[in-house]
Amino acid sequence: MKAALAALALFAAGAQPAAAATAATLEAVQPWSRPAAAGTTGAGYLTLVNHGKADALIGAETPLAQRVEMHASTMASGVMSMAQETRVPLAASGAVAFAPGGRHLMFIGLKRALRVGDHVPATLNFASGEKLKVDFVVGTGAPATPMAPMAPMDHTNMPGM
Ligand SMILES: [Cu+2]
Repeated sequence: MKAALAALALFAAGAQPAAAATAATLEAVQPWSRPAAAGTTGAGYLTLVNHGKADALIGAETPLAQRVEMHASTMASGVMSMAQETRVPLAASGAVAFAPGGRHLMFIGLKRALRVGDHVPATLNFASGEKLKVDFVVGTGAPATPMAPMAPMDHTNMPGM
């Protein structure tokens, strides 16, 4: 059963086109992800460009994870913490960056490992009803800032803080 699911996930990932997807008014620029082990949490980064009127990202999904959350990281008194966001506003003709150390997507409960070169197909859902297909490419393209093993909402007992 597990093997069948994994095969299905691999097939789904392989079937996605690699090109950056664009909806009518929304564009995903340089979507990328990081290597992660099965069962852990992956991260998604990109810049969302809105060529139309004001909208908001209200959710996302991928067949490779149990769920996708939008998070904002903030640094306060030298401690990094994350808060879940349910709505990320996109101004008319504006852009929002999802990048390490800031806002990001979290792929929670990965159904398989993400390795360099893998693709994570995802669908982003917007308040306007628009859906944007995005293909996150797994790479090591950013400075390594190791994240704590996922207890996403509670970083108060991290060692060394
Ligand atoms: Cu997070």
